[in-house]
Amino acid sequence: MAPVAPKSGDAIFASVDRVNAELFTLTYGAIVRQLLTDLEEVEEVNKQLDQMGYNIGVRLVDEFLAKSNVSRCVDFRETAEVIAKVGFKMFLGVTASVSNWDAEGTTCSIILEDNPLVDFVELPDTCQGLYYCNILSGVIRGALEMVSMKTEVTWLRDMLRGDDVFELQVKLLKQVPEEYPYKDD
Ligand code: MYR
Repeated sequence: MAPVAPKSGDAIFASVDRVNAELFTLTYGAIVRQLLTDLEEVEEVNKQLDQMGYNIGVRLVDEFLAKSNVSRCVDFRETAEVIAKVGFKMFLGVTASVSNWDAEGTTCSIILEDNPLVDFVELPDTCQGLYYCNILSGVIRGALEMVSMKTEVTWLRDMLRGDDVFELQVKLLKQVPEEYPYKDD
């Protein structure tokens, strides 16, 4: 029998990371499958995933701000870059890019070429209206609401629907000025 070569520390962490990522992907798949069974209507599943994501986003933003050390962004353009480059990396292990800005700088697309949520996923014909990754749009909406930005987040392209990338359009609807809690005398 061939001897089993011991793994280096880095190799062990790499394989643990991969197992964790696979577990995460499969767990998310199981959640979506359960929602499809329970709610029956694909539209209802889309709503539920978005709501779950929103609830996660409102909590996750604190962890994001604490761990990332990013300071307050000067504008929405910077915020979008931070989400794509730092947020996606931190929580999904991949980076995204930002493009398709409108002239006002209030609407853009976050483009995701690699999305661990959809590894091993193929949608059956009965699920064609499903936005499988709708949890992500909810997360972004929830997180941004916690830093005073009301947004609308919409899927424009989806690899599970045959597109070449995932494209999330993020539209800033309203920026609520934050009230400084202390008065300057
Ligand atoms: C600011 O504009 O002042 C900084 C706010 C940054 C908010 C970042 C929210 C992180 C969202 C992470 C999304 C991860 C999706 C997987």
